[in-house]
Amino acid sequence: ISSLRKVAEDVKIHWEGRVPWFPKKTQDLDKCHHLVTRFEPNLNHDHPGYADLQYKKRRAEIMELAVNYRDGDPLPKVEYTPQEVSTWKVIYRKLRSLYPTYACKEYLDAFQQLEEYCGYAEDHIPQLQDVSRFLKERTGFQLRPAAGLLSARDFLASLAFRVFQSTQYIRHSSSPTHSPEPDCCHELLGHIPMLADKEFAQFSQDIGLASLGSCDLDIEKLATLYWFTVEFGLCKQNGTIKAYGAGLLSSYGELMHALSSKPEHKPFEAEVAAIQPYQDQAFQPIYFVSESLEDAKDKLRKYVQKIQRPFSVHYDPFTCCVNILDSV
Ligand code: HBI
Ligand code: FE
Repeated sequence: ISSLRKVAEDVKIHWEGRVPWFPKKTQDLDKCHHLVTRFEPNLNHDHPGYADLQYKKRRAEIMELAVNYRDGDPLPKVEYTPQEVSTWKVIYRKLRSLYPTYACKEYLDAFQQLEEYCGYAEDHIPQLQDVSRFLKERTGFQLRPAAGLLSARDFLASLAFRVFQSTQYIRHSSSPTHSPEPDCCHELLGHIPMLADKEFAQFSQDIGLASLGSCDLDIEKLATLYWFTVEFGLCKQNGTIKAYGAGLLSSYGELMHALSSKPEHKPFEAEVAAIQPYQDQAFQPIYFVSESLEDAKDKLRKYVQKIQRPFSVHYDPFTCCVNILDSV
């Protein structure tokens, strides 16, 4: 017996040495905060706020709130300045006028509710606290503040717990139509409404669960899948094509481009989308079209089942923990 146990332990140590650390419970997300800094205003010369010291000071102030945040704390409130609200207003007005034509019905349903119950309006930037409470009731998703663009590994891991890491600062006022990084307009107008949909919430959590402890190559493929679905996904609805991706629903230029005849539309297949090269500096030349959100979810499920890990993970919604089952 003891030598058998010894062998089992050796095997376990062998794969534990190779499996990257990953969070097992929501408190562990306090450690999932690694930032990708290449798009930041301090480091990127092309950032619209690069030369604006006041903007960078404000960004640092809001970033501080996320850095100091710990699981269980109340979500920090930001008192947005009139200039920030006016940037929001430009974006909100323009996008809102496009949604009835271009957004999928799940988005439109949620958006209407967010306006009714959650303070979505052109003169008000919604607070993460209110939005998180709303999502929790609909799909169990909650928010945590993020200081900026997170590494794909940390960002995807939080989705496994139905936690969405959301930035709270706003883009520079000189460039309301474009932001090189995620900002609160992208999160609140792009991501939040979709996270209020049951199928989409499950899809997001499934990508997250598949990412836990996966190798760098699989993380890259999952991040690419995320890109072509959650960020830039299209789907069929009543014979027409609509947008469900957050990168589209938060950018009126790209929203109209994606649904014009200019780009290529390919039917969504997870194996293809996972390795399709993408653009993070300009509009996409290729978009993937799903038959429905449910179809996207089913295809993703089949794809992630094939990812090789020496263990399986199960999310326990009662404890909000992932349970690990060894398969060695
Ligand atoms: N970080 N804060 C934040 N917001 C995102 O939307 C985000 C991220 N990091 C990575 C990411 N999105 C994706 O593009 C994939 O790399 C997972
Ligand atoms: Fe995003």
